[in-house]
Amino acid sequence: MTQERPSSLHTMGQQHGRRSWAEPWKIKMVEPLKVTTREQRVTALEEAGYNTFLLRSDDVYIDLLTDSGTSAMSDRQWAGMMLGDEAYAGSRNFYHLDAAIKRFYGYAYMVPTHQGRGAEHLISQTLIKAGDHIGGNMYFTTTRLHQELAGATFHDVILDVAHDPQDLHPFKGNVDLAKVEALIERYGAAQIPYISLAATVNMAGGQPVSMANARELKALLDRHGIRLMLDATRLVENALFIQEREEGYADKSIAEICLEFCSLTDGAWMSAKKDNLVNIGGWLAVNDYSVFEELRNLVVVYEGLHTYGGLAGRDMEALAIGIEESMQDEHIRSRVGQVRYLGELLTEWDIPIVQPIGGHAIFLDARRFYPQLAQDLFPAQTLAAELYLDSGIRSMERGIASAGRNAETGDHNRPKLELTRLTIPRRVYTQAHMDVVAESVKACFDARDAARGLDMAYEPKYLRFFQARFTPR
Ligand code: P71
Repeated sequence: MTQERPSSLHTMGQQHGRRSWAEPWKIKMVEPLKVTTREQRVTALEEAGYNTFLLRSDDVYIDLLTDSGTSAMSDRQWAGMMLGDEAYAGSRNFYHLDAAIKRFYGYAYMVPTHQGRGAEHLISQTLIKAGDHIGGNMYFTTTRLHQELAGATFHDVILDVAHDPQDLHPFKGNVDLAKVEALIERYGAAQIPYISLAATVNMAGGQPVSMANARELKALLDRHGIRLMLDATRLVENALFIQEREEGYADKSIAEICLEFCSLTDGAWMSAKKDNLVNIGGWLAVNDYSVFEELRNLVVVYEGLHTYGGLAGRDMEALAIGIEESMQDEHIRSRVGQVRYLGELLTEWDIPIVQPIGGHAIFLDARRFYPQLAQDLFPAQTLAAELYLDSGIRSMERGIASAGRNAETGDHNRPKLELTRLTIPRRVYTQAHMDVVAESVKACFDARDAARGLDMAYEPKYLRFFQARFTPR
């Protein structure tokens, strides 16, 4: 794969050792943005119950709710859509996708799914039995819920520093091996079907896992016969951090690093809506044929036939092409470069954000933004509301509302991290948009003393943050 990265694949700035992260593409089609008045935004936010998930996107100016399914596809991907083979069974696009996953992620067997949580559902139902325990490097909302619905209890085994937004550890997503050992000691390997490893770690601020940590974790788990399962949703971004920060990887391509990382794991689930540059799609891949057989049995129950798994042929084609594009060094440098551009502006202006800057988003530290607000007044949700009111920018709460309630006690889970996420879609917004965002965050920061917080007025049973409604104090 080394032949895929002659220096011409670096951005012009990087060839000369300059700071530019300029995009390796130009714009061929545009979508107009709508600008609203403050009055319109006040009405829209009230109608949405102060929850940015409930806003209509027509009322949003710059949409940083998520990087999930919001990326721009390339001309090659759109051309691929026209090559969709919409056969019920054995679509040629399935075989293209299967080959792309084998080539770039290295797993032996895969099933497509409609998106990441479809894959999480299948793997959880297949490997977990009631009473089991799962360790993971910080929870993710849908991942943990599927593990719990299958009967497991989730345990956070990430390094303690991951919960500190100011700690500068270069691999804050790493697993604390002592926590895994303690888990095995306490419950026994037979009750731990796998360890759930996300690279990068979304809820920690897009923080990476080092290759060395994955390798040591794998060796530890092998000694106990426990599987290591990867959440590969943002693995390509993780690979850039390894290339930049970990000794021995500076001259390896992103594709080589991803393949090596996956080789340390027994399988992976994927929300292809992130790294893989498609608007919908996911997949689940494993090396063990007997696990695959069970997955293939289940996929036809919940997703669709094992050669389409809830996707149209054209979606699988765009995904196969997207996988290849996502692995190109120049793509991922510019993608993460844009996130850093925004983060560096905010850092210069002394605005509290999670450091180091992660791969897919800037996370505003709502605790330090609003020290006057108790966590039960939803500081991160409050900040998301203020940002929208200021400029029509949509962000996402990643704090106490997202963390839900403790299944046993019924009390709020109170995460240490109370964050508002500015998530950057891939290949969508420009550097000028990032300037608008930074200026709006600064305006909210300057007005921080006036914030009073929110009360939750309606709370759904599952994944409450999606549909909860709030009222201002
Ligand atoms: C994100 C999302 C989408 C999302 C999901 C739940 C609440 C709010 C937003 C989805 C992920 C993810 C990781 C690491 C699995 C999924 C589920 N992230 N793992 O960050 O980040 O994938 O959405 O395709 O079902 O906005 P799915």
